Amino acid sequence: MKKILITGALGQIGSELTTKLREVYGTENVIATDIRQPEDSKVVNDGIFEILDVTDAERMKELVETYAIDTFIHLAALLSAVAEAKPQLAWTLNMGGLVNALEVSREFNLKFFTPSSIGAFGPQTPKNQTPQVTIQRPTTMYGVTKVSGELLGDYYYQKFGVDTRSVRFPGLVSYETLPGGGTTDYAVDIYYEALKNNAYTSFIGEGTYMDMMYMPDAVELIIQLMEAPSEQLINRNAYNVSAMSIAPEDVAAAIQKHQPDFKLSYDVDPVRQGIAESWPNAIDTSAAQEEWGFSPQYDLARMTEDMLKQLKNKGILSYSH
Ligand code: AKB
Repeated sequence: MKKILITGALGQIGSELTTKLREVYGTENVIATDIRQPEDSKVVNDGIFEILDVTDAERMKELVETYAIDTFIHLAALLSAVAEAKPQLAWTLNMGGLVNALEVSREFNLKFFTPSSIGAFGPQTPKNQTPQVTIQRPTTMYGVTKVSGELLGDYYYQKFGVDTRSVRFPGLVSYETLPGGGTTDYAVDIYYEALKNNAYTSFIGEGTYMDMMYMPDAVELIIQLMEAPSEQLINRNAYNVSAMSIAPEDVAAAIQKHQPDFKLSYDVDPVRQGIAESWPNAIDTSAAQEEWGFSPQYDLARMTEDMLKQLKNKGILSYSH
């Protein structure tokens, strides 16, 4: 990776990945793009930033040529709950953007990364130790776009020789930028509310297990996967990755180690609960471990300690104990 273009750079993953890539590969070698340009953003102000609507193939190509890009990291997409509310838009944006990104990668021979998700699985998928290769019949538009994206990754690799790489991300927990409309977002919200109110009302029900990961592990693994020798990678569609399988009460118990009076209650959102129940409880990550050394560093206890510390540093605090 020498000259990297990122789409969706202002999103939950993009904002932290951009900072890390600038540190590792040099500020002048990372071109951050997004559809909007807020004035008060580090991503916009601390390096190269360009406006890009990923459905605009011409503009995408122009940026790739102008900056002599060799690596394309395509993050711009709608998350599961928003996609379920706007399925037609989700198809247009998630698939239109992806096809444009793959086409420009084919034309300019770019190394390519885009995330898939645990949302690429469905109710017929085995729930526990979900295998790398298994039934994928998602019942959400988000999942439909993710499975289609995985198939396109395989296709562009086999047919055109594009060096496609991907992972099935679980819910990502981070303190820098909020996620925008996912099913796993409760696992971020709960930390903000713990600090503000010492209480949280979860829209996901008790006993609902989903895979999760702390953002530093997610950013690290993208770099690790992109730097892995091409010949080691068998699963070009997407690798299962996860750091923990947790339900809301597990996060609450981890927070109670720091705030013993923290209270968790439930007001379940049927749409997001339905999506969560269609996803696995815990996926098997052995292919990622074996093929490119995936090894997350944060479990629930370590993530909780760091989240509370980092949010306090950001000034998210009114609850005192
Ligand atoms: C979502 O909940 O939509 C995402 C995901 C698991 O892909 N966080």
